[in-house]
Order: sequence, then C-alpha cells, then structure tokens
Amino acid sequence: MNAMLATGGSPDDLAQQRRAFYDRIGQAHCTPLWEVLHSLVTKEPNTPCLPNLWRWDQVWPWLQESGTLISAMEAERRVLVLENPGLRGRTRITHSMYAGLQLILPGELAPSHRHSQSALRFIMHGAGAYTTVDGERVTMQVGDFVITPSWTFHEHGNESSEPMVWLDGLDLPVVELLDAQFREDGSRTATEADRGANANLARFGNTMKPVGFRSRSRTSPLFWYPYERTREALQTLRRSEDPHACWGHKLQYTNPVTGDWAIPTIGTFMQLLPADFRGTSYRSTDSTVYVVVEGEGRCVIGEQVLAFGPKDVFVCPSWMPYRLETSSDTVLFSYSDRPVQEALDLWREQY
Ligand code: GTQ
Repeated sequence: MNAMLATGGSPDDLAQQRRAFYDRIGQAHCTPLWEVLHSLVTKEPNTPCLPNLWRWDQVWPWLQESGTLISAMEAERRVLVLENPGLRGRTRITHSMYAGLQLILPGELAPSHRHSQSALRFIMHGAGAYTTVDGERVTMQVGDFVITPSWTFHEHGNESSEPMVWLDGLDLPVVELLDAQFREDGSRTATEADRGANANLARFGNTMKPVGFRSRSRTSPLFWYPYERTREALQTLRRSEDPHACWGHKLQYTNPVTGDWAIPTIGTFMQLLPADFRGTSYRSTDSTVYVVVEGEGRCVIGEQVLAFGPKDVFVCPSWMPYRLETSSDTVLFSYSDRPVQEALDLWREQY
C-alpha cells in the first residue's frame, strides 16, 4: 500500500475518512477536484440543451391570449420566452442564447429602455410596427433582421392595424455569465427624433459608408437588413452556384464597415435550401436557433425528426449531428454564439 495513504483501514473506513475530510474543508469553501474532474473536463461538449421545435400553430393562439391578459405598457415587453426543455426555469433557448416571441398590438407602445445585452429582432408576423434605435425608427416587415445594439435606447410601437410578432434573440446568458449587465429606463417617446431607417440603409446598406465615419462600437452601424434584399441575394446565388451539401446557400450578416459579425456576441445567418434538398450531416459547437421563414421540411437530429413549416422555431444543440431536408424551397434564419466562440478560439465544426 502507498505509504502516503491512510493505512490500516478498510475501504469503508477510507470512504468515511474522505467524506469527513470533504466536510471539514467544505466549511471553509474548499472542495476536492478529483470527485468532479471528469464531469468538468469532458471529452466533448456536454450541453444540457436539447433539440426542440416550437410550432407557430401552437404558440400563436397563446400569444394572442397574452394580448388579452396584459398590455405592452404594463408588461414593458409582452414576450413568451422559448425555454429549452433541458433548461427549464433558466429563461433561455440554448445555454448561451435567449429567445422570445414578442407581441405588439395596434396602438400599443413598449416603452424605452436600454441595456448591456445586444438584441436582434427577426420579424415573423404582421407588418408595419416599428422599433427605434436611439431615436431612429425602423418600420418592420416579415423576414427583416433588425439590430438593437448594446446600450442603445429602444422602444417598440405599432401604428398599423394588425398585431405584429417578432422573435427577440438576446445574448442575456452570455452577459449574465460575465456579470456585466446594466439597464436604464429611457424617457424618449416615439414622437421624438424619429428619422427613419431609410437613411440608415442609405448610409451603410450599399457597400459604402459616409465619408469620415468612425465606428464607436463593434456592432454594425447598419441596424436594418430588409428581407427583400436578403431574399434576392439568396435567389441570385442559387442561380449561380451549387448548394453546399450541408447548408445549401448560406450567408452570414455582417457589419458592413468592418466585415465582421453584425453583432459582436451573436452570429446571424440566412440560408436558402432548394426543394427536395437532402442535406448531409453537420455539427458545430455553437448551439443554433433556427426560424423558418419560408418552406417546409425537417431537421433530423439524434433520434428525433423535427418537421417544420413557416414561422416555426427549432434548436440544434452544440455538437449534435443533424441533417436538413426540405419538401419545398426553404429559407431559414438562424443565430448562435459563434462570434464569441471564434473570438476565444473555441469554435469547431465537423461535416
Ligand atoms: O425588447 O428590449 O424579449 O429587453 C427581452 C428583454 C425583449 C426588448 C426581450 C428585452 C427586450
């Protein structure tokens, strides 16, 4: 027997001695690594995140019901959070990303505030509601991708005659992990300083920028990426190149001034999969949230087949292989923490 080990006792004695030792050092907030080493430093990602699909047909009536129970003003943000089944109670769709469906009814206003978290809006239903970014108003259409950069005042309003729903994607869990969150209520109202997003698109949306422009943040100065343009780009690609075996025709949204990600903490993408596409298996370390814009198909992941249609949302956890298949032309928006992983030299993919 090793001379350094406590000698003379039975295995039971040793187990008891160890437990007593752990208790003793535990009182001073110390704990032995060897009891947890292999669940801590795992061979591969060991995410609690599970694959799941949220069907629009199921959540839309609940969104409408939420509209009868609380106003946008009272709620501040009237949102149904999409909570990953493996992360219940933790207000997130993946370990690192938040997703919620926000409803704003005709005539409503969701009041101004700002926070450290970055947000994206991906428009799913309705037409003509707006959001503001430091007083600049964007009127949103289905399929548009809109950025609310970190620490910019934003409010949402609906002067149209129909309800509007968009998906909110935020980096809340990342900012929480880092304990770097701040928030502040705003006093701006929709009537002040609304200049319209067309000027934003004119400044930054044409592979040009205003002379003398200097960025003050890493977030894209372009905050509105209209679907019309994205859709046309994908359609043009489809005519000029073969689809990638895993992801079809796929573009990532960029900050047009730096060429880097549009949001420093959230990678955003749009892809077109032709009808009857049979994607090959793919996996990556960034758990990914998909929003179906157009088309029908399925995501085959593990033992599950997630059959999707327009406005459904589904999630593919880190490092789980999955295949995308379609029955009609399909457009998918997606987002993940890829920029964070890339910045830290952690991101991996395999196909
Ligand atoms: O619109 O500002 O879904 O602050 C969660 C937190 C939306 C928003 C959310 C937020 C917002």
